[in-house]
Amino acid sequence: MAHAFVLFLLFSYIISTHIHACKQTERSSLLSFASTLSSSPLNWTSIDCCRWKGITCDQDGWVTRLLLPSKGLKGGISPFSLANLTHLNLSHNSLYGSLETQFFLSLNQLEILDLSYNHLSGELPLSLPSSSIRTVDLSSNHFFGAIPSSFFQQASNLTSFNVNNNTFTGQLDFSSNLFNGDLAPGLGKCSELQVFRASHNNLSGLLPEDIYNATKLEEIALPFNSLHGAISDKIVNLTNLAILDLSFNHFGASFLSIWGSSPS
Ligand SMILES: *[C@@H]1O[C@H](CO)[C@@H](O)[C@H](O)[C@H]1NC(C)=O
Ligand SMILES: *[C@@H]1O[C@H](CO)[C@@H](O)[C@H](O)[C@H]1NC(C)=O
Ligand SMILES: *[C@@H]1O[C@H](CO)[C@@H](O)[C@H](O)[C@H]1NC(C)=O
Ligand SMILES: *[C@@H]1O[C@H](CO)[C@@H](O)[C@H](O)[C@H]1NC(C)=O
Ligand SMILES: *[C@@H]1O[C@H](CO)[C@@H](O)[C@H](O)[C@H]1NC(C)=O
Ligand SMILES: *[C@@H]1O[C@H](CO)[C@@H](O)[C@H](O)[C@H]1NC(C)=O
Ligand SMILES: *[C@@H]1O[C@H](CO)[C@@H](O)[C@H](O)[C@H]1NC(C)=O
Ligand SMILES: CC(=O)N[C@H]1CO[C@H](CO)[C@@H](O)[C@@H]1O
Repeated sequence: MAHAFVLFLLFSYIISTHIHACKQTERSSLLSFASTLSSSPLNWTSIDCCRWKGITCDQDGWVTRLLLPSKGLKGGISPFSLANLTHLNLSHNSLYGSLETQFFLSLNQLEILDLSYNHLSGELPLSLPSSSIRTVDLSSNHFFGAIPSSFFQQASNLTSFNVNNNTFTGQLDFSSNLFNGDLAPGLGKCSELQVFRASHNNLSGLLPEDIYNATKLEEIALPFNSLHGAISDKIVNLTNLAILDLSFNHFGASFLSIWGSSPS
């Protein structure tokens, strides 16, 4: 009986020390992320990285969340490898640098990505990190260039995409696909997309045709750009659309008449 009790204690000890103990590879990935910060209030020193500020692990010690919004992080952002990460929130810090394609390559379980309110720049990588991605907020940074149509290639579960207040330029054109040359699998692939915001950029050209295929859209907000042309009648198929904000663009009378005669 006493032996059984001692064994029980021993097992509980082994289980409790293992249940949250972080994988050493995860610990090194986190340390490599922290090492590129020039100023960091993080006190990431103890052995078990699952107990570090901002970190959540699953029961096997894989890091699933890295949540460090408004933590005064300063410095460059570089690719790190956390294969089980589902939530990444580094919003409202002072991170700079560009999102290289490698940044995303090893985050293929990612569901929520919030890098808003930083100083990130450069062009967007060719595609979103994972087919599980649901929410992307890259607003209020210094990203520029075009949003590649291939960006949405895997994004069949994307519900919210916010790139307000950057400097994206050029055509809002999702028609040329960089991966396979097919026509138009940009936004049209995003069958779950509910919110699409890209105000205060430098988008010009027409609305992409395949936006009308994202029939779950509830909000399209693209004010303060240089879009022009007309809205297609296909917009009647966006039956969930409650907010369509295209103000402060270059839409002419043709647009206004369609808007004006819209039944809803
Ligand atoms: C940093 O963490 C260690 C171990 O968790 C702790 O002993 C120490 O007090 C912490 N230092 C600061 C400045 O919070
Ligand atoms: C990121 O964290 C901030 C601060 O807690 C929060 O307001 C924001 O909603 C989070 N982003 C996402 C996408 O959950
Ligand atoms: C998309 O979402 C559905 C419902 O939440 C889920 O069952 C499916 O696994 C998700 N697809 C991917 C690729 O994550
Ligand atoms: C736009 O982004 C810049 C840079 O991140 C930020 O300082 C500014 O507050 C943002 N403006 C708005 C209206 O969010
Ligand atoms: C906006 O786009 C126009 C051409 O489409 C370009 O001439 C101008 O430099 C761009 N502005 C910024 C701030 O990138
Ligand atoms: C939109 O969907 C229709 C039918 O569902 C399809 O035939 C068409 O190719 C799609 N268009 C785009 C631009 O994805
Ligand atoms: C709306 O969608 C239906 C069903 O996919 C299609 O038959 C119809 O042509 C679409 N209407 C417009 C204006 O695109
Ligand atoms: C639950 C889960 O997805 N676990 C995965 C975490 O990452 C490792 C390394 O890639 C995988 O082997 C696990 O299956």
